[in-house]
Amino acid sequence: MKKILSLSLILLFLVNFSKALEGSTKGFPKKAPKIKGLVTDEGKPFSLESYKGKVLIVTYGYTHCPHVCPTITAYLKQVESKLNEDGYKGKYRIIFISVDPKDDTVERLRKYKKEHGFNDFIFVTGSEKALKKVWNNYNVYVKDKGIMEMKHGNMVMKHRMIDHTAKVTIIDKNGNIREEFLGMYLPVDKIVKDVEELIKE
Ligand SMILES: [Cu+2]
Repeated sequence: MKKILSLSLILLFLVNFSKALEGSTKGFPKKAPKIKGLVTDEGKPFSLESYKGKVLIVTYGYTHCPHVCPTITAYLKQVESKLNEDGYKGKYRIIFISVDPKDDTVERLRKYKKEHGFNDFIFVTGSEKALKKVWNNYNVYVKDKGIMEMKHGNMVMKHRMIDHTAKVTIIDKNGNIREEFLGMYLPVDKIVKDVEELIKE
């Protein structure tokens, strides 16, 4: 009898655990480091505090990125559609922090956002100094490799290449980082599930 009881306790424990967040939670929850000196694509100062009460889906990239960032933002657009379908519009925000202080000016971000229909995303940029601090605080590796030539079939095209960490950081309504999704191929359904759970907390 005792054995059965302890076995069912273990099972209960496992079931509870499977309800946990789907991303990488190592080192979290952790207070999200302050973000200072950055501006939004509307040219307004950006602060995490102004989004208190909303769940934040944060990614890092640059608008000239040929492959990685377009993949990530395409997935995040799916996340956006599903969250909105489920009735959570306004309860979360998707934030794109630039890794390219050289080219990602406010004007460039605004144009990119409009051209690609990322209407509800918030693009954020700033000086190299201010951005570097954010990359460091959020463990985002950034290395500007300048212009590189890439073959596309018979054509050689020039791309501005910046190596950078591909990931999404999820911040809860109280400003704590809860988890991260690493890599560019994002699990849309898992992110949606977790964000909805965090909205309901
Ligand atoms: Cu990129």
